[in-house]
Amino acid sequence: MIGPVETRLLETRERRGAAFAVLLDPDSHTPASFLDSAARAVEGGADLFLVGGSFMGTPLYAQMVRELGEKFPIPVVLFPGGGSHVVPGAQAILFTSLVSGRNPQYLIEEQIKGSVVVAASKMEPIPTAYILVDGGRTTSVEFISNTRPIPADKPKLTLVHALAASMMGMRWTYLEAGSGAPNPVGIDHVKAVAGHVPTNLIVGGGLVRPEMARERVEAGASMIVTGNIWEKVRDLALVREFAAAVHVKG
Ligand code: 1GP
Repeated sequence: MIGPVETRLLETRERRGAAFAVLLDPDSHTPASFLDSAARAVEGGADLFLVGGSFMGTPLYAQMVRELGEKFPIPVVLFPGGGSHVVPGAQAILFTSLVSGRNPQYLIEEQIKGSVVVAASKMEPIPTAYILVDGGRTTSVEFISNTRPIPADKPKLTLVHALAASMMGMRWTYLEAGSGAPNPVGIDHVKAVAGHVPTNLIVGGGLVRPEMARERVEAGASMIVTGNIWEKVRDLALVREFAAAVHVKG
């Protein structure tokens, strides 16, 4: 069932062309810098927060998620690296399965662990096929999940993975090059999925210039995710440029 956060994202896509997500990794921040980055994202025009990371070492993680929801007017959506990262306090969760991999732990096992908390906390699950595409170097996701990415020159493989996931009921597909990837997911992969699969498309990983985001929206992305860059660049003007690039309808 489509819940209020997903409905809002779909409305944003209709109205603005695509949604602009800022990914915050609590493990890369102090609580103060976390809120500071979040405030800049909201002021710059982000439509939602994603919160997550490969590791979650900070004991303040759950508190940081809760504060984000209390202090800012845009949705907080968990983007967990595993079942133990699912904590109450967010409105929704990208309930992902790493369908490009063949590791049952990340296809279904972590999901079983996380599902209990999602249900108990009445969080909205957004069913998402997570597809890792080679971004030019070994990423944390690849290493930790012990899976291989789809080769960058094989967009048809991305297409068939997204197609199967869509037939299994996953309404969203996340094409991921990995955080800080030297090469973002290619336009050919985005077009291959957007043209042939009835799915809402998220693209992230290594998008460090606004035009990279714009090209992927024009190729069919419904949501753009940027994360790493905001840990290095604390520049409101650049957030605004990204938001303008993603919001192709203005
Ligand atoms: C990572 O796709 C996200 O899961 C965002 O990637 O940190 O490179 O922006 P970046």
